[in-house]
Amino acid sequence: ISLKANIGDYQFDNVLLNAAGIRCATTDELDKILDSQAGGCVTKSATPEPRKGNESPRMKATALGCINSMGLPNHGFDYYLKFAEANQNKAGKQVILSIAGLSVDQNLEMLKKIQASSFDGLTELNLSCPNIKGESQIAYDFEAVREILTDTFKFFKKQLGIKLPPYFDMHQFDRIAEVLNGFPITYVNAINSVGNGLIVNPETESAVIKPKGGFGGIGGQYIKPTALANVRALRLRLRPDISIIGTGGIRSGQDVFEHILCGANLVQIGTQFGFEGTKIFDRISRELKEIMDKKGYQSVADFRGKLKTL
Ligand code: RRO
Repeated sequence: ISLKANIGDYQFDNVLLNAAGIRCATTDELDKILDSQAGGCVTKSATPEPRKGNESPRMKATALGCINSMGLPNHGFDYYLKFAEANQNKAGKQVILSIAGLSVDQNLEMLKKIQASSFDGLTELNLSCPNIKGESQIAYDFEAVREILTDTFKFFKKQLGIKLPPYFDMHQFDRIAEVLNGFPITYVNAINSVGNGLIVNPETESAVIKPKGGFGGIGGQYIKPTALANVRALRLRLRPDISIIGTGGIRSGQDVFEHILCGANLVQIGTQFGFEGTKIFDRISRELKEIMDKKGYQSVADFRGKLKTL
């Protein structure tokens, strides 16, 4: 049984990756992911300059997942580009370079540096960070997405993926797909955390994280149905050559199986990778292979996108 997958010409030995943001901010953490069963690694979303991020406490685990308002703490774009250049071209393991500028100009500045660099892997443009004070999630503004991609593809000739926020209305799925189908993007990643949730501690009668009065991105079990809906809705609407990475609510082989049924080419694990570390990639690979074995599937392509409806 094979868990191999690909996005365009990029081969991955395993469908499982980390999700940007979790245990992937330092080269030490990234090396650990590359040394694991994972099919590659995604770097913490970078800004042009290093950032400390929001005030602590800024992440809190709950029984069903977590809430975060990290505020893009990262070592700066050059640090991650250097790592990506040094670790590309490992057979079957891809490095995905995630960027999240605080403005259109910051994103274009980083994309120009990637274009001029020796990095020839996948870049993931994060248009969905929910935690920057005073900023909105770009990908909820469909015309803003069109404008940034228009500017990008005037000079960007490498392979680009877009990290999307969750959408909740059928017209949102129609609109974002119509915009994305107009550009030579390689993949979309659905979904980022569900933005601006609020977790309350009834004992202390308090919010559980400090930034933004306690509002933050929700991950974990809370968000799996929303993630599956986004993967499925986008698969039904995007050009067939645009791949999909499914992210959200994965903590077992069954969860991965469901994402792939909905149309995911690869999947990423955030919250639960934070809880378990790199050994999660062994466990979930084993669980997924057991399910495939029982059902007689040899490869993920045997069931990808084949969700039945009633
Ligand atoms: O750093 C963060 O606060 C953060 C980012 Br950039 C993101 O894309 N998603 C998220 O949940 N947190």
